[in-house]
Amino acid sequence: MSKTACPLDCYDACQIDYVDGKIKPSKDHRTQGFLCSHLNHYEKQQFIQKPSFMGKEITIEEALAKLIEILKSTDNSSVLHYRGSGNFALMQAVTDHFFASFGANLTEGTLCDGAGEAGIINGRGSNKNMSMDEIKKSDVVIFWGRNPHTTSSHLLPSLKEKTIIVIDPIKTQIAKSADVHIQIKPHGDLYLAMLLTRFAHINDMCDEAFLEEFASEFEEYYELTQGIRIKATLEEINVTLGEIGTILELVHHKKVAIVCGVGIQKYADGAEVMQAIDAFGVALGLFNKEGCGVAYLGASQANIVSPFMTKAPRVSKVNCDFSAFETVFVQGANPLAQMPNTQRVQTSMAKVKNLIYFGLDENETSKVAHLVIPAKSFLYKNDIRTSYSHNALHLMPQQKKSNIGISEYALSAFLCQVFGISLQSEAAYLEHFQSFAEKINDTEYEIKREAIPYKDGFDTDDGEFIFLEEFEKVNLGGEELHLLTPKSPKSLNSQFQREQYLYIHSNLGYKEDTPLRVSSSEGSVILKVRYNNDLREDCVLIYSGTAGVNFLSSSKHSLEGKSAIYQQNRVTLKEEL
Ligand SMILES: Nc1nc2c(c(=O)[nH]1)N[C@H]1C(S)=C(S)[C@@H](COP(=O)(O)OP(=O)(O)OC[C@H]3O[C@@H](n4cnc5c(=O)[nH]c(N)nc54)[C@H](O)[C@@H]3O)O[C@H]1N2
Ligand SMILES: Nc1nc2c(c(=O)[nH]1)N[C@H]1C(S)=C(S)[C@@H](COP(=O)(O)OP(=O)(O)OC[C@H]3O[C@@H](n4cnc5c(=O)[nH]c(N)nc54)[C@H](O)[C@@H]3O)O[C@H]1N2
Ligand code: SF4
Ligand SMILES: [Mo]
Repeated sequence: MSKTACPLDCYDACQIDYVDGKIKPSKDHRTQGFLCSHLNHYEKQQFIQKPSFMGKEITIEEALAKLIEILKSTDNSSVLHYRGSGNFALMQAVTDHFFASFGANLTEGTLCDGAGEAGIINGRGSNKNMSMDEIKKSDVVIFWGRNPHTTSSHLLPSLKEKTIIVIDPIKTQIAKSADVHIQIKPHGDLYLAMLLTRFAHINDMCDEAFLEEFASEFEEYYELTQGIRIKATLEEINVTLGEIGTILELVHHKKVAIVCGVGIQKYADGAEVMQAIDAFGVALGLFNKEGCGVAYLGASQANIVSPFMTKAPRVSKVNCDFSAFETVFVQGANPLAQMPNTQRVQTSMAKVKNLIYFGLDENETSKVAHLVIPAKSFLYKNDIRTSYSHNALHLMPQQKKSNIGISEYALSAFLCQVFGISLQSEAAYLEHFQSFAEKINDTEYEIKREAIPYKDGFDTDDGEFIFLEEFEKVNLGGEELHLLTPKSPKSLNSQFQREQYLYIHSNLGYKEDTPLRVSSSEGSVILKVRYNNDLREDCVLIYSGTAGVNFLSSSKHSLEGKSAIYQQNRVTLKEEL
């Protein structure tokens, strides 16, 4: 038996026992003897077997020769390296080292969590996460825009004895068994967070000693919350005063974890939403006690220094203009499905002279690429990984051999050698990453991070939390429907089994399987209807990974954090005759 880990972009970062050629769940305290369906069926996946150029199969040697020819014929500054998060392990970034040293462009910003992270940094001065292990010690868990049955299933076993509060426009599986579910109007969270804070203060439920020491500007923030009209706002976000009272009673004097997901921040003002939720956590004094805190999608590389050359000119991952580059090297990403505003991406990608796709799956991007280079899946290469929800570092040694594809390290070593760029051995890089962790038993390593971050104050100049001083007023009214585009249990974004329907409440009056044109200010897509009465009637659900969903989303950045804002645009439905 040998230990490795799931490579996917997922909070849980499970450890795997590779036994007799089979993927088995590790029994460690985090993986707890189970994996999700992606890994249970991983080896049945149909990955790309052969490289191709202009649609014609070639050998890996020919593909590498072609790649060199392309890079030699392009001005270095006209090369873009666009790397996604298809494999989350740390050695994936070795290609950044080559491209940055070569003088190519890299990306900045994120399709994922950047707005929320910006809000956290605005308030706390840094983004240090409450780990999954601390959440397990809480009495009360508030899932705020996070869907644990789909995206963090390894938290579920520890929730049995806890009080659960869910704030989500969808009646998710956790919402169905929760003590309280607030089926909030999408994008109503900033108001809810501010009103919870205001009523905590009115009812003397704040942690005054904590506020005095670490958040002395609280009174000014309280005044800001007083600017919100209570009755009209609660009606607008579909929350009652009774629900606010119930939440406050449930959390009073308890160990509380507010577990946020990316659902709250897929909007232009996502940073403000997160900062307002953090402020509620501050009001309750959640930041210096065991089993208390606000968890989010943490910085998975916190306390790790990259060994790679990363200094390079950068363009936005959200809305870069591919057509400005002669050669685009896409790695571990499917921008034609997952980037916002697909129409814009299609137009700008079509003008790229040399589009190279380096990945595992056949998808929208591989189909239009000129040169396709298959990667090796995680079982066939060495790597190492961290998580954005806990502090483990998992070694991922190669488990088997195959002639299909090439690893990121082998590809980079080849390119570095041809272009005279220095590169250390693979083992040296893996050792470098490992040096940031300590061995806690025979098979587990932990990165050196504080168990309870912000115990002695925040990372701001004076150690105090910084509250919002103003906020964007959002318009939640109008006839147009809210687009919800969260994660599906069947796919991991555009990998694995992708969803193909749009989901609405049956009261909307359309028949199942009717093709509907969903339109936004950006574009439209036709999808067949399925009912889901766990939805509000003012919402349309199209999961991430559904082909065409991003014809609807905006390529604008969040106001802070250079993040995509997939749920900013509202949509309309029309029967397609
Ligand atoms: N099975 C599976 N697992 C995954 C992924 C996957 O694609 N499939 N993707 C991985 C990745 S890349 C990421 S970033 C994580 C993200 O995982 P999560 O953080 O859980 O994010 P989402 O699934 O996008 O959204 C979570 C919840 O937010 C709710 N939501 C949407 N809008 C709002 C709102 O305005 N307010 C509130 N309060 N809630 C809202 C949605 O209904 C949904 O239930 O999951 C990872 N894990
Ligand atoms: N509408 C909508 N759009 C979204 C989201 C949403 O919630 N709704 N979520 C956004 C978020 S949070 C994220 S993180 C992004 C994710 O978007 P992407 O980063 O584009 O992720 P995937 O769609 O999973 O595509 C991953 C690619 O990585 C390849 N791959 C897998 N393993 C390896 C490997 O070991 N090596 C190499 N070279 N390639 C590999 C796969 O073949 C696949 O092509 O999508 C964003 N887009
Ligand atoms: S739950 Fe997440 S980390 Fe665990 S096997 Fe599934 S995708 Fe991988
Ligand atoms: Mo993500």
